[in-house]
Amino acid sequence: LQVGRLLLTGAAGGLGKVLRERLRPYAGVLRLSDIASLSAAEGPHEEVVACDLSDKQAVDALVAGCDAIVHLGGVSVERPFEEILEANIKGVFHIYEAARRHGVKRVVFASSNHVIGFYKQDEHLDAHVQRRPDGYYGLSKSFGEDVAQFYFDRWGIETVSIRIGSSFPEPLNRRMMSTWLSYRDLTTLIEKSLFTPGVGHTVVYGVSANRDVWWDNSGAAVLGYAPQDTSEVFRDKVEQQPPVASTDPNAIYQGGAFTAQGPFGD
Ligand code: NAI
Ligand code: 15L
Repeated sequence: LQVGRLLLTGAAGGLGKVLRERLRPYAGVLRLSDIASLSAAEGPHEEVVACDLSDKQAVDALVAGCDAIVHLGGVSVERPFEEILEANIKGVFHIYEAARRHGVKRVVFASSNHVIGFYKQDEHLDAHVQRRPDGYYGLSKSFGEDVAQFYFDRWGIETVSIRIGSSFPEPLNRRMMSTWLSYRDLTTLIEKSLFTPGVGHTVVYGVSANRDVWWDNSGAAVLGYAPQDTSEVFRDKVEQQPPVASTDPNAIYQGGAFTAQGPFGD
């Protein structure tokens, strides 16, 4: 299975760099975009297009000619609202407007666990619970999920919104023992999200087969996603870190420290 021309936004970022390599087999042409420069020059079957997601016209030109979009671009941590507004809120709107105008029918949206970050770590959630965003960043991802739903209901553009847990080479702390998503499992989930027919707007959790997951991921199973990796293999290493105080947000909330950030000087 292959997409003719696949747009990857956020291509210079941590996950973008990984997916640039790993999504290669799934696209005739990979159009790579970011506001920042990419570390490697344009290769065969690649097109590099610099673009600021807050610029509507530039995003329109970016999306023209693409058959599907993996939307990773934007601010990926908690920041002042005005920064999140430009990159994430306007950005996701511009992506879907351009998808509508250019007839793109499938989007994979990098949502985040921070849309449900204010749930406690002893709560077990499915993908239909009320969202409880834990900051401006989580709010922007929550908005993105609503945009995805709207563009499906109104225009038939299908999306899988992946609420990514923590996707890094390995879990960096005790909280990430629950939220970790390996790069291999991330790639599989994106592949399933691109090619499974009839997804409408499906929300899934991006998490590996960790021992203590907080999320019922039956929606992802419907896509055929069966995670291969587990954070267990890193447990000894992570548990060498000092224990986290029971009053620390990292030990209380699913969103961890994001729940306690800001205000940003105003
Ligand atoms: P990252 O911060 O490394 O990459 C994001 C990229 O977006 C950067 O290269 C940045 O230059 C670009 N960007 C920022 N503002 C932009 C703008 N105005 N126009 C165009 N590009 C812009 O983040 P990472 O870790 O690679 O995450 C990728 C996506 O996945 C993000 O949307 C993030 O919110 C989401 N995500 C990642 C998680 C993780 O554990 N890595 C967890 C949950 C969600
Ligand atoms: C996210 O949404 C961030 O983009 C990432 O950098 C991590 O902080 C991750 O969530 C997490 O919750 O561990």
